[in-house]
Amino acid sequence: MASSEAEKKSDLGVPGRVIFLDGRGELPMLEVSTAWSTAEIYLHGAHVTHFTRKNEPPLLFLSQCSRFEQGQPIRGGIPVVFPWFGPREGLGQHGFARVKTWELKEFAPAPDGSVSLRFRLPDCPEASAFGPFNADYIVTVSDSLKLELVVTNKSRTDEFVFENCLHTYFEIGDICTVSISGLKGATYLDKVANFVEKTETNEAIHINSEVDRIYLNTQGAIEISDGRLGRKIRVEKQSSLSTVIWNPWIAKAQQMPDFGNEEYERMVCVESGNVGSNQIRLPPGETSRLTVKLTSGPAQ
Ligand code: TA6
Repeated sequence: MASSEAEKKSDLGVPGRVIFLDGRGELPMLEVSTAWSTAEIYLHGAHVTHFTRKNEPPLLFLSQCSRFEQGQPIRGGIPVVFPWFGPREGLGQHGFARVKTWELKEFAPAPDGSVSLRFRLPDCPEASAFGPFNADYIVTVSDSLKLELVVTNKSRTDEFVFENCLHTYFEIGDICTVSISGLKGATYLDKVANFVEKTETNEAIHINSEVDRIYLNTQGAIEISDGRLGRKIRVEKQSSLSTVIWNPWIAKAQQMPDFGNEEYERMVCVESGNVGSNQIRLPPGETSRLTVKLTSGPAQ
């Protein structure tokens, strides 16, 4: 396994460290260590597959059956969904960003002990169907995990219309002991009921069947309370109007070749982005900055 290493000591004398490795499927991967946490990020999709705080179970779920192959998305972690969400005729699901090899532009172990890495989506034939744009993804590893998808419209004349979503898979102890709060009163499209529009009436959402919902016009923080692991996860976001909640449950899990039959019990997706009627219409020369911060700690 090839590896090289970059390290910088923080003011606290604690090293923030980045190691370059061949990951699974021999795909290039970065292993990041800080005083508080470790993370793994593949250049394939700029995909964060692991983030673990010291003395806590992993924050992100990663399927045992995931593919690690060129052209195939990784199942779990944080797929970067861009420039469209869901299916698009003749073009496949959830955009091309998650299956491209992103360029690592810079990484910086900061004096406070955190480590930031900036990736750029390379030019590719699929992107030429859109006007000129840049897409950067900045991952900051510290006590928390911060993610920023920064898209700039390089056109002088035309809007850039796109969807984005950080399709985050969280590791949970048991789906039956999990509740998700922060969405009461929001309108959602219920994908398992043919996209019927509904209103969330529950203070906390409990999942006991397939759930696939696009909540619109939601800007507040979401909390995932996990009774089995005794953990609370908080998802804070900026420049994101949509929240997607997904658990495939039993039948759908069995249909997915890259997902274990029982793995639906240990994951839930709480996704932050701008999709459907919340899609972004970016004026010429402007930049959009989708930002998500994930924190976790013991449930009180
Ligand atoms: O975000 C939820 C969703 O759009 C579901 O409909 C679902 O099937 C899924 O994402 C996973 O999509 P994928 O293309 O990764 O299999």
